[in-house]
Amino acid sequence: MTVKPQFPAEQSEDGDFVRQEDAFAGWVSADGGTGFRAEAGRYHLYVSLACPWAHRTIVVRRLKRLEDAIGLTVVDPIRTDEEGWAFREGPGSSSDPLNGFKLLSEAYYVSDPHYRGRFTVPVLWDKQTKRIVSNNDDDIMRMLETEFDAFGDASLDLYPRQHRAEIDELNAWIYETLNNGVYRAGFASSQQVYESAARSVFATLDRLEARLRDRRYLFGGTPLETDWRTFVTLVRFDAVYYGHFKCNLRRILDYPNLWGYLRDLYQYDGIAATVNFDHIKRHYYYTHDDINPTRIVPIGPILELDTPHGRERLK
Ligand SMILES: N[C@@H](CCC(=O)N[C@@H](CS)C(=O)NCC(=O)O)C(=O)O
Repeated sequence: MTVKPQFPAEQSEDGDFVRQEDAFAGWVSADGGTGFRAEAGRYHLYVSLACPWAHRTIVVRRLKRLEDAIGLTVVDPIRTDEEGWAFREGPGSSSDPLNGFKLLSEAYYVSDPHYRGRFTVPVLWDKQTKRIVSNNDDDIMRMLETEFDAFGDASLDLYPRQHRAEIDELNAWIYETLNNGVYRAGFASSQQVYESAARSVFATLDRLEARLRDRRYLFGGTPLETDWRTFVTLVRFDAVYYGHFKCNLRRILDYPNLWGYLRDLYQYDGIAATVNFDHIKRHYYYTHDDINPTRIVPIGPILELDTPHGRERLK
């Protein structure tokens, strides 16, 4: 029997999900040398609250206090294969006040009439040149972390020089095996590819569980970029990846250190307000027809993310 994969153009011959490259790679810089100068009020983020990659940029915008400098519009959590993400009034989402776009694809076509990829969030939009600067979450995170200090909290350094090499190293394997690993498990169209991806997810969770035994965050006493990149996957794990993507050896709830760490990050400085389980669950369970054709959204799990985590004792 042949099964239709989620994204046919992004499947390898053996049934692995090979994610498309990001097409827009502009860079906003503090001095404007890249052609896009960092300014307050010039840039706008189009995001989904369901999407982990978009969530990373929302977290950095919040932590760096860039909410007044960079606007944000949230798409409807239901995405269709035909139209992609859409702007609609709804709980937690809205129409597009900036350009009046109905669909996110319009932002892509205005920027590049020949665009041929999927229309992904996050998108960093430049109001001045009226085009997409970047649709790469790693780059958008970094730009918000490092180039907008004149307009936000310059004292917060999420990518400190002394940790850069190790941050890059952790980011790479955490992305491969966990952040994207859950997608590779969920979108696999062969048993063998699924098993190998799902096992790598748990090998990484085990490794992080050990690392977080004596350390409050991945690099010590303060959360850095890597912690937030990891957080967006952990917070979705029990609600969607465990069931919908079949990553079900264990829940985050079953790992004492990871469960405390997840709650610690969730309770950090305005972060809880960036997490929307309604959008997360409706998006995943509605959107991937081949994985969940009934579109029934499960009632659980009960996740008590507000409970005391006891990790203050760690350095
Ligand atoms: N590599 C992208 C990944 C973004 C991405 O894949 N976003 C998903 C949502 S989680 C999306 O927008 N998918 C649209 C589609 O599949 O049509 C990034 O760096 O931001």
